[in-house]
Amino acid sequence: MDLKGKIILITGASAGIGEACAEVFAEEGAMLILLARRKNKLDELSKIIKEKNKVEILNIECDVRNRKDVEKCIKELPDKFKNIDILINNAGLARGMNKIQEGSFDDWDEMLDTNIKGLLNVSRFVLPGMVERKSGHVVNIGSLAGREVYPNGNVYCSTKHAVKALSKGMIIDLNGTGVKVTNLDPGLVETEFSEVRFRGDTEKAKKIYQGYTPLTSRDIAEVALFCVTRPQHVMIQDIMVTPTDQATALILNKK
Ligand code: NDP
Ligand code: 8X3
Repeated sequence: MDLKGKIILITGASAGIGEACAEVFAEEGAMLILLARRKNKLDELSKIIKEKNKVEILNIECDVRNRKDVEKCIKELPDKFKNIDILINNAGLARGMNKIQEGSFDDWDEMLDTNIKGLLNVSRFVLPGMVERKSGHVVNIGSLAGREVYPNGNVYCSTKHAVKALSKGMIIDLNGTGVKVTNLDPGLVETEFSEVRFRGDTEKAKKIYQGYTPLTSRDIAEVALFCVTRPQHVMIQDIMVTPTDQATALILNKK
């Protein structure tokens, strides 16, 4: 499928995997709707992309946890951005790494509300249009943490297991509508993810990616691009991508 002029909504586009998706899809000539809370980051990114690729970009400041705001953003899209062809449900985060008996309720709420309910909020307002047009593709960014549970990963891992279940639920419910769904599970990717998880403790965050070669955001964006450019009769339901040095969540070939 040619992405020239296709409308792509990317949530969590202000950093990491979402930002790389914006760059990679723009290189294919797509029109982008970039959504995140940090509008200044989206503005900086769009400026660079527009200069390079001459594509149209709409930046939306929105918190995916706020259902009313999500509804307003999607329902009030300007006409030329209304018919979303591809939705990349990428906005997500981890907070902390604690034993379940010591976990923070606030951290739990933030992960559950963003990774599960946020993804549902956006999907619920975008999917009806796709079904009506009998075409579209949703890519849900899950995680290796949606296939394995590691020590102190309890709630984050549970949110990504939920993403996997939601991807399958979407595939089942959308069968026959022409709308495709892909669950994309990355292993370790060097982004702002660990800085967010450890609340700005840069040293601790850096250590997560040291001693081996992690994935880059672009590695994942390129896989997303591959998934959404298959012919209409081909749907990649589920795909996992890890660094070559990563065998499981905990088995890492660290030097
Ligand atoms: P980053 O922290 O680099 O990027 C996360 C993005 O999500 C940011 O753009 C952030 O924007 C956005 N975001 C977070 N919360 C919200 C919210 N409430 N509303 C709107 N946007 C939000 O992390 P990654 O790029 O690594 O993470 C992207 C996805 O990939 C996540 O779902 C993550 O779970 C998943 N993942 C990451 C892996 C990794 O190793 N890095 C591995 C496997 C999966 P802003 O703060 O401006 O709102
Ligand atoms: C992010 C990767 O292993 O830190 O989903 O959970 S991991």
